[in-house]
Amino acid sequence: MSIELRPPSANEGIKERSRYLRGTIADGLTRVETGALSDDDAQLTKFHGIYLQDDRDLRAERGRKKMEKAFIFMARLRVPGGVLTIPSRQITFPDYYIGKYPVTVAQFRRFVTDQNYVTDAEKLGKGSQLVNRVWTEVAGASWKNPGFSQKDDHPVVMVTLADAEAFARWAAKHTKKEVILPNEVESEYAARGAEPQFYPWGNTWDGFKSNHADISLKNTNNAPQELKCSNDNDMYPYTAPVGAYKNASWCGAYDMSGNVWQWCEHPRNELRRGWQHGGSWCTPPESCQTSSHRREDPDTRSSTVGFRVAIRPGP
Ligand SMILES: [Ca+2]
Repeated sequence: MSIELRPPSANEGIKERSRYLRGTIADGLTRVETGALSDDDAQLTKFHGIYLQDDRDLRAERGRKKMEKAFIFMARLRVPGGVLTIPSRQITFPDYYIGKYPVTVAQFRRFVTDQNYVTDAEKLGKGSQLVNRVWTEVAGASWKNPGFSQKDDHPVVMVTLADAEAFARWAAKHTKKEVILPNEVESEYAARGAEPQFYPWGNTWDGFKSNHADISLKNTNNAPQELKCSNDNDMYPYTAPVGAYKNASWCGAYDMSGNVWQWCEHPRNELRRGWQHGGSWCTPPESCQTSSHRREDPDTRSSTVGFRVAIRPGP
């Protein structure tokens, strides 16, 4: 029997020359005018779970000015497969990737602009906001107008499950990866790993590691009457920038507890129910646990609900 030896691929050469995947990435990052990397370094970043892409929001303007493209990075995290034990059953699954952060306002805007996408809240002309301590359907509410100010690095909110799925399909097309919403098991596993851990950082509650219902929300005089706010004060009554809290889970995912409830993949057999994970700026600590899920109408448009994406490697 003869064995055919094939020459190594171009990527193998890049890896071999890269000094353990360092390449010249550090030097490339100092090019502040564009943030671009050499082709070899851009390839190396993929082994680190990062993608380089030019900023579509700036592309046209920089093109007119004959400037180089401005590059940005999109991060993802590898979650090693394993076994999740939840009461009464064990679930085994292979490696997958999950977004380091919930999808931000800036990322969602890029999708909306590229696709001329109109969200469900915009089509209906209303969404759910807190008004005088009561959840109210407000005319004109949308991801652009959630009822409080948001910066580009805040998690997008007021999106339905279908809006989140549309974003994932768009990201899949652009990355040629199977971008999806994580299901409720993948969300919980990324938050706590195989151990039955209450919070992404451990078993002891820490009010400064999760953007939950705290005194900053209470001080707005707009917290729901029945909500018991904690005495922590993080100065963010509503959403906070993603990654603002030192709350990385075992696999490096941030905001798996608090900030915004996150849509999970739509269960195939339940058309009128969707899962959300993790708690939000308007939930008490006990609802910001790694096992916190709630079932909601997929058409819900709320200023407490956003999403993150995941990638399942192909067969
Ligand atoms: Ca807060």
